[in-house]
Amino acid sequence: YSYILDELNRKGSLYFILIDPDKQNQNLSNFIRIATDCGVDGFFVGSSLLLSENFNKCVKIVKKNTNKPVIIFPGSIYQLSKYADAVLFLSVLTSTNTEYIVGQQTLASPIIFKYKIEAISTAYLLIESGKMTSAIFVSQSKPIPRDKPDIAIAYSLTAQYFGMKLIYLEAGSGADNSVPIEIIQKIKSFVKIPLIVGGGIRDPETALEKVKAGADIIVTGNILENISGKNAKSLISEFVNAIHQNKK
Ligand code: 1GP
Repeated sequence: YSYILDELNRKGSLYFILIDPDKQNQNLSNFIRIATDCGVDGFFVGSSLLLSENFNKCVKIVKKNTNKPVIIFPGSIYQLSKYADAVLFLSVLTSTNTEYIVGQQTLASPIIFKYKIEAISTAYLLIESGKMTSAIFVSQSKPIPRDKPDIAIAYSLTAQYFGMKLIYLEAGSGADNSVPIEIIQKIKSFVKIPLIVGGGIRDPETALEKVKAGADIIVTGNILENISGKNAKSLISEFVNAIHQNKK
């Protein structure tokens, strides 16, 4: 967490790449080295659902190939690894089921303690994106309507008053519509804790719009999953340049 705060001070906004353990092939090591060379600020590893048994192996590979933080972004208690630097200790505040607000977390806590990984308390807020996403389905969330920034503000203040360290605004992986600018702007004018924005961000221009609106950390997943080599290098560099150009 202190790395995130220090880097935000230095760079204004940060770029994290989400690695889905189910979607990786043998080029993962190379991809992580390329992204690190291009100046990405860190990696999240996780998925709403896990179909393979690759989680631990995936975290290990990411960690081995970068000097940037590797932070677990868990979909469930099955996504923990002692090889990570930290875990986003998510509470899905928009869930209608206590299992995703405090249940899975209670099962995970003793394991996190044993693994000695940093737990970063994070409010996970799902935003309506035009369709049912895996994150909404799995977490049994009542997503925040896109045209109701007041509800998003109220949830964000709740997170801050609870003492949470980060707010993650999620439109869902592969979402048709990313988190609306107005929601980001409004939340930013009410809360002080850093804002992560992800889901459906497919180009550097959109990423720049979000950081200009007040997003502190931009996350992309899907868009980099099917490219490699030179193409990956140029797209990641474009994202890095767009996001870092927004020095506040
Ligand atoms: C991270 O779920 C997102 O918050 C990732 O979304 O795969 O659409 O980039 P994309």
